[in-house]
Amino acid sequence: MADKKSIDPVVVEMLKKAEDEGVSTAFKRADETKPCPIGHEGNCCKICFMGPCRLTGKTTVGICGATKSTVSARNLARMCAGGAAAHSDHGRGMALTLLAAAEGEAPDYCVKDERKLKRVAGYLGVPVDGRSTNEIAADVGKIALAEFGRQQGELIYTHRAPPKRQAIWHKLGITPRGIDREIVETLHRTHMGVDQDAEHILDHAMRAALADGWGGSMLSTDISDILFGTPGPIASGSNFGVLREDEVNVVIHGHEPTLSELIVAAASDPEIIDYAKSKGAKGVNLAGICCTANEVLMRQGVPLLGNFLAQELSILTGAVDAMVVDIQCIMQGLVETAKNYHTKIITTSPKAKIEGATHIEFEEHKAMEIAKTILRTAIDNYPKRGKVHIPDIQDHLVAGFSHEYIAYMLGGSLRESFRPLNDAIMAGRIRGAAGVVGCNNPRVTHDDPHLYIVQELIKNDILVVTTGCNAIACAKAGLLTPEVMEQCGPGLKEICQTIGIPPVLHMGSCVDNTRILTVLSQSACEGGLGEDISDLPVAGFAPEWMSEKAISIGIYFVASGVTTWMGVGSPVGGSPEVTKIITDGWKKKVGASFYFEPDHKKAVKDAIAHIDDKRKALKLEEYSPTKYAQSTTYLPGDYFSPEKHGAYSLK
Ligand code: NFS
Repeated sequence: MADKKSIDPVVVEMLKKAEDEGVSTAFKRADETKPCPIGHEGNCCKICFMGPCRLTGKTTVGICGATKSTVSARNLARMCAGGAAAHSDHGRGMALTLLAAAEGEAPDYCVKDERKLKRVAGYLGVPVDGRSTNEIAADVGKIALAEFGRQQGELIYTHRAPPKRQAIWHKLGITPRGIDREIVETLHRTHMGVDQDAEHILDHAMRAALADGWGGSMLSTDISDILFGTPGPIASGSNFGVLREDEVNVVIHGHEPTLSELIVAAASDPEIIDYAKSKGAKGVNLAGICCTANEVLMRQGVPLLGNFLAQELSILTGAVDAMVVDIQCIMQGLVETAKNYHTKIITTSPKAKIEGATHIEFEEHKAMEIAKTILRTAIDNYPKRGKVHIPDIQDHLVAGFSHEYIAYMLGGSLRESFRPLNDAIMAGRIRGAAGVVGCNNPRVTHDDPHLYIVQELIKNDILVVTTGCNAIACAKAGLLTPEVMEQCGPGLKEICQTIGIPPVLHMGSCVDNTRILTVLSQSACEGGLGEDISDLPVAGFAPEWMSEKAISIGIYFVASGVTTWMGVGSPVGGSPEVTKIITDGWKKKVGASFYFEPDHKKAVKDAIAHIDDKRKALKLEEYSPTKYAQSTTYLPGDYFSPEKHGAYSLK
């Protein structure tokens, strides 16, 4: 049974352990709780208390007369608003931290990347000449915060999109005004008795999603880089084998890097190491789950423990002394699981408590002190460990591909450029590119759609950029290493060898999907591949999506011109009209479609055909899989070795 649930052998092993020990997991609860077939397809309306109205069988409209398409569109728009709110509130938190640091109210934070600060100051119109770093940072923080509350005009970052894209948004009237405004307006329009035209509701969903992608999330990425450094290639490891039997294991889980960055710093503080030794451990070992993992991997090389569906299972090792969580993607079930072992679940965000967890609230003016208190709590828990079972499986990885680094590696520091990438696509060495991102979902075999899609793409000479839980799935399967070039088509293989990159580039956490938007914009503006993102031979995927954030991401990619395939199933499947609006309708409006395709093999086939169609429309040379077939010989490990190049070494 357990072996059908995941293709990750660690997850399978831990699920068997859970079965043997009678511990509940999300996998088991998914078996026991079938999705409500009406809500699953978007046909349940519960926005007022005359209902909930279940539009099924002979019931085709709600008590107010709302049709299936209105209900379905409202539900999708509300999911999008929830996701945009989560990402953007995270971005707001980063802007508040930057401002506090610049004004001396958060002494444990400072501007780490001045170059990025100046670049962002340029985007936001903040003068830099003759000004101190903190003066610039304070203005950047204030203007960023004003973008959330902006009532009129346009989000400044929308001007980073290609001019043709901006014109499309203007024509449709969907250029976002303020981040909060678009989210609030989505909730207003979808309140009982307001916007009752599915197409009109969904136009606004695009506007709210764009406020996330080109607003809250993009600001979040930029400000995180300013505060903690813009990522560059870094080697590390992944999977449960990164846990240490003889050290205090602290798992950091959630999304915001604010506290986790300081936990990373505190873990190597001699005072903390001595304290760990006083309790019989050799030191403190950190590992990450979910997008916090990606944040601290990208900048600090902290290894990845696992993705979303591994969170409860990691506790079953008996080796996690504390799991420190902040916001988003954190299962309440963790606390129940932890009751069977010694693990302490520590909530830290003022926004998020879980009944039964230990709450140590994060305050940015004494951030380091709190980080140390958390580590001491974990260390105190180490002697309470019972039997430990750590599956001895781990893999190497290389991460850290920010868009700045990609531009640098393509052109060097004086000629940063996307030209070589565009040229490679134009010549057909690279057939196209795809972003594969997003969650896990126990309704599908864990990691299977993620890995199938990525492997099919690289085999077909399509360069993959990845973030979020897909990136972690790729890491665990060894796909984030140069060795994986052997699985690529010949053209892509040659490009990866020449530039010295893996064919699957880890670009960060889910808010960092905005790095992909930046790459797309720059590639479109570079010339040779049309003038707009929708001209590029690219595709997007979220094969195992489950969260509202994934919906927001999917919609902002489509509204930016990238045809996107979501896996698992369709939350609007009950309304053929809405399905038509977001596929054919959006193709006409924004040049891209939003597909929900549960068959991941079909999704990747369709996406490759889509990429070929885009190549044809650009009148590029027809892609030939054999043209570059004889061109290369490569000895794995020749130019890259994690031991030589990275701080992280496997046990
Ligand atoms: Ni993004 Fe999904 Fe969560 Fe990250 Fe993973 S579940 S939408 S990938 S951790 S946010």
